[in-house]
Amino acid sequence: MRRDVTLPEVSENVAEATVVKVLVAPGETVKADQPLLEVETDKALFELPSPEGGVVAEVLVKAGDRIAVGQVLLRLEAAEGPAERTLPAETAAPPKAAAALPPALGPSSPSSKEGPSPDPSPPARGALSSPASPAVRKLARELGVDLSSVRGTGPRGRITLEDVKARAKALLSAPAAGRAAASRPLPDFSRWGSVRREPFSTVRRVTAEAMAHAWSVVPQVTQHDRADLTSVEAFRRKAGAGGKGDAGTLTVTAFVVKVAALALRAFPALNASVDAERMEAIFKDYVHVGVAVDTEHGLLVPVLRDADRKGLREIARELRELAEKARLRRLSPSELEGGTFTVSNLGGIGGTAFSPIVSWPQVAILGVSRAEILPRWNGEAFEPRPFLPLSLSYDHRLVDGALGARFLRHVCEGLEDPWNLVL
Ligand code: CAO
Repeated sequence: MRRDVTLPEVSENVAEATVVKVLVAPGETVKADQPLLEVETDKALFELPSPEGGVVAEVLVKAGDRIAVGQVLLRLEAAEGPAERTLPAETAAPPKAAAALPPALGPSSPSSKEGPSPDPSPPARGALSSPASPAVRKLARELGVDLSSVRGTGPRGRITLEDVKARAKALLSAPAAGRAAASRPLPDFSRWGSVRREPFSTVRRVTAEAMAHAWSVVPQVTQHDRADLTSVEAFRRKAGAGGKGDAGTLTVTAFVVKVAALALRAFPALNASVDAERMEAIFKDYVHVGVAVDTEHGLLVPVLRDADRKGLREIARELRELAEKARLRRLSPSELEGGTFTVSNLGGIGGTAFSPIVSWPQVAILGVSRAEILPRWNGEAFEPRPFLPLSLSYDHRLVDGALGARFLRHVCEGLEDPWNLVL
C-alpha cells in the first residue's frame, strides 16, 4: 500500500522547514525509523524518520526546498505486515530524531504557549501557535496570516477558521505605518557601487524576525548601573586557590545568572509576560534564564532551567556545557525554549554599556559589559575597585522605571555582597 510521508508538526511553533539533504532514493528499501530526510527548521536540524518499513516509491523534494507542515515529501510502498505505525503529526517532536542537532533561536525566540501577539506586526518565529487543521492552514496561507500569531480558541487550543479570519481582519485594520515599515522598497544600491547579495542563514533570519518583532511590540527602557565586584573576584580567586580550577569555572556570567535568578524571585514582575490582548500579566513560578551565546553561526540563547534553585557550581558547569553545545550546534529545541529572563554578557569582548533588546515574550534582559577598575570614594580617599557595568532593558508596559531601577540595584547588591543572597 502507498503511504504518503508528510512533514509533521515538529514543534508547536514551526510551520515551515527547509530540506537540507535527501537521505534515500527511489527504489531503496527502508526500515521504520530510518532517517529519510535531513530537515532544518528555525529551531533545529533533525532527521525525519520513516514512519514504517517499505520501499521508497517517490521522492518529491530536493535539498534546498522550503516545505510546509503537512506537505507530502515522499511516498512509500509500505512493507506487507502488521498494522501501520503512524507518526502523530501534532506530537512528533523533533523526531526522537536523531540528535536534534542544532537549533537556532535568537534572544527573542523564547517559546510561549501563552497569548497571541497583541499587535498586527509580524510575530517572532518560535513565538506561539496552536495546532491547526489543514483547512485552517490553507486559509491562513491564502490570507497571508502567520499561524504563529494566532490564538486558538477551539478545543485544546486548536486554531479555527474564525481565529484566522479575525487575525486577518486585525492585520488589515492595523495602522498603515506599521505595515509600511516592512514593505518599503530598498533603493538600487548598485547605483552607487558594486554590491553583493547573500541570503540570511536560518539563525540570522530567526534573529532578524525576533528582534524586529520585539522592537515593535515592546516599549522598552534601559537602566544602567554598576556592581562592585570586589567580593565576587575575591571569591573566584579563593576558589581558584583551592586547586579545583574553579576560578576558570566560576565565571562572571555564572555569578550574574545566579544573582539575577534570585532577584527574579524577589521581583516577580520581571519574571513575567504581558498578555496585551487580555491586559493581563502572566507570572511564572519558575525561573529559567536564557544566556546569549555568540557562535560562528550567530546568536543562540540556550536556557538554564531553575537557575534560582541551582548552586553556583552547577550553574557554571551547565553554562559551559550549553555554550559548548551552542557552538557545536548541538542544542535540542527544548534547550532553547521557555526562558523567563535573559542574560547577555558582552564583557569578554569589551564595552562600557549597551541596550539589549528585551527577548519577547519575556519582559526583561540584563546586559553585562566589561568589568574595569574604577576609583571609589570611601569617605576619605579614592580606592581602586573592580566594577561590572550592568544594563537592564525592561518592558515598560509591565515594569515601571522605579521597579526596574530597584531590581537592578538588587542585582548589584547581590553581586556586591553575595552572602546576603545566600542568607
Ligand atoms: N568583564 C570582564 N571580563 C569578562 C567579562 C566581563 N563582563 N565577561 C567575561 N570576561 C572575561 C572572562 O573572564 C574571560 O577572561 P579569561 O580568558 O582571562 O578567563 C574572557 O573574558 C572570555 O570570557 P567568556 O566570554 O568566555 O566568558 P563567560 O564564560 O563568562 O561567557 C558566554 C560565556 C557564553 C556568555 C560568552 O562566551 C558569550 O558568548 N558572550 C557573548 C554573548 C552575546 O553575543 N551577547 C549579545 C547578544 S545580543 O546580540
